Amino acid sequence: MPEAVPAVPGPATGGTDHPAPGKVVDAVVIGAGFGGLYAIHQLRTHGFSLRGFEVAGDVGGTWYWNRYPGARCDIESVEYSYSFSEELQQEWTWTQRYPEQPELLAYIQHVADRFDLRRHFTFETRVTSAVFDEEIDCWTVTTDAGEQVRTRFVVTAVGCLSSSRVPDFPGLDRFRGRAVHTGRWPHEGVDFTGQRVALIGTGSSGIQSLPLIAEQAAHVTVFQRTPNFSISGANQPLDPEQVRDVKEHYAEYRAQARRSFGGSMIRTNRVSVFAVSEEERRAQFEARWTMGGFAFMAAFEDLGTDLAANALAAEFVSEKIRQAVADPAVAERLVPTDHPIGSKRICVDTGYFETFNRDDVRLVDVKQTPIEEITETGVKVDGRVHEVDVIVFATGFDAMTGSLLAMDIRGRGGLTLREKWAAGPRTYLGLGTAGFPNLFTVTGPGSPAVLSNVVLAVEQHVDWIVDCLEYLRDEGLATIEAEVEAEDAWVDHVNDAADRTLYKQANSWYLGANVPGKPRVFMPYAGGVGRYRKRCDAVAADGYTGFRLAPPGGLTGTEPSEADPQPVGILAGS
Ligand code: N01
Repeated sequence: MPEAVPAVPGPATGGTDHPAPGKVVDAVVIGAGFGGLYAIHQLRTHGFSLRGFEVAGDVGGTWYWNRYPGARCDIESVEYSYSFSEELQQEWTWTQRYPEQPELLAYIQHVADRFDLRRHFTFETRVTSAVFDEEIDCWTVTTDAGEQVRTRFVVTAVGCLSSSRVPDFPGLDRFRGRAVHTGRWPHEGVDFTGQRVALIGTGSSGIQSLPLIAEQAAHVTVFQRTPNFSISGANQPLDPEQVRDVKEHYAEYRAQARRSFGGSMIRTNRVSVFAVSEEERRAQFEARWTMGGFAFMAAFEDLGTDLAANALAAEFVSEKIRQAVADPAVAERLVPTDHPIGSKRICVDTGYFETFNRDDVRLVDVKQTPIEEITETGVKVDGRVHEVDVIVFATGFDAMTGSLLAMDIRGRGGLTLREKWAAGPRTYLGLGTAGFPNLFTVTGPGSPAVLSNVVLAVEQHVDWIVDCLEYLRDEGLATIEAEVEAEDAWVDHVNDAADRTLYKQANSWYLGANVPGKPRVFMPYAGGVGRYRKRCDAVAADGYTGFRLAPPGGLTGTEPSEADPQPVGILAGS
């Protein structure tokens, strides 16, 4: 019989802290990005025994992998950071308005060191499956190293944009040059000096990387399928005075962000675009444009919900594109026409459009004439091979569900998550899914995470999950599972919220539209993080309405036998 696991973790002495083989742990956390690190910290603080697994060589998640030139966050650094520790937010000083990947990675590494989180993780290890045994209310998690860990709870923190995707272009394997994906950038970097480069994809990653690649390369050919709206980030070094102000008022600012729609301190101008004169409208757009980044879409309250209002904003940005690009024909090809502004995640750039004024940068439209194949020497479009030495795939991710479904997750009755989500993900609050007891998804589909400041979102999810585990422990309960009716109602609510916006009018990764064959379902919750938080809090305060809670053996009606892995930390108390 496996030994019971003490719920209180060992002393913080460095090294690893993995419970002995055969023990049942309270929780397995998958992923060592912002979500997984905070989950480990909170679970440990509250006395739960745990293991963490991470496929990368170290902590960082998104910011471990996305090392391409120009990689930078589109949320301001003072906001895109943890709020759980007052000491941490006081002692860390950001240098730029929008943090670059190296600074973000250094921050995450600092957090891991400061709170001694690495020792709970096994790195370079992929979780391949998680199988629930409903007789004993226990998950078995298996890794690609062949290790099996039994656990009461599984907390997935695998990221929404972590499953990078190269389209299935014919001839991919034939290319004799170098091919890299922005989301799996080589750690040693790529030297583009003297190289002819193909950049495929003009989403955030392509838009951020182009200006820097162009500075170094001999020539860049940009293959664009859909032009995107991009707003200048107006990035700049942070003013020490501003940093002092933020640090002084952090509690207030964070509280404001938690109540907001997008999880940030950006204030929406609560006025309809039609309620002001043309002159005022222009002045407001201009002011927001100068502020840079996402603030633009908050210039008026109806830009994200009213197509006619949105068209005015789109026209303003289109004019900016025309002003930035010297060749009118090229400019016209860069102006988005097939989706409302903001219905795809708006890009935040530094000199993207101006880069097309360089003689050594060329735009190739692959909407009407798609990429036919990759040849040994380049990219073939419309019968012509564009010869290159390097191909940069900025082609995005199998977003939100890709990394979850890459694991073989099996719940009650052997039902796989892949089967359950075959027609699109179904969750209750984005936190749990019926048929999969004790499985939590941090930033899961059905949550607003990707439409918001994701660090704030992960803190809220993890806090909710850890409170829930404490509740179960205190009440002597073994399982929590979303009820089908609550899940159905939540999925309907997620759809209703999206229908009140313009989000569904674009072929975006929010809808899975970028992955051939993926069900077209709007996956994030577009009701805002403030409203979502209230709902999650109300559910918890009400004894977890919409979830079914059960004592050990409660759903099967069987009492745990001597041979079952009872008691474990979660039930034994700590
Ligand atoms: O990926 P994307 P991304 N032939 O899916 C094109 C976050 N992020 O990595 O639009 C030709 O947006 C595709 O074309 P189309 C942010 O949330 C943030 O750039 O599908 N082209 C598109 O142009 C962002 O939204 C930052 O027609 C093909 C591009 O590849 C999310 O990550 C930085 C193609 C993919 O764009 C994803 O951004 C980076 C094909 N067969 C990322 N298939 C920050 O600023 C795809 N494309 C924080």
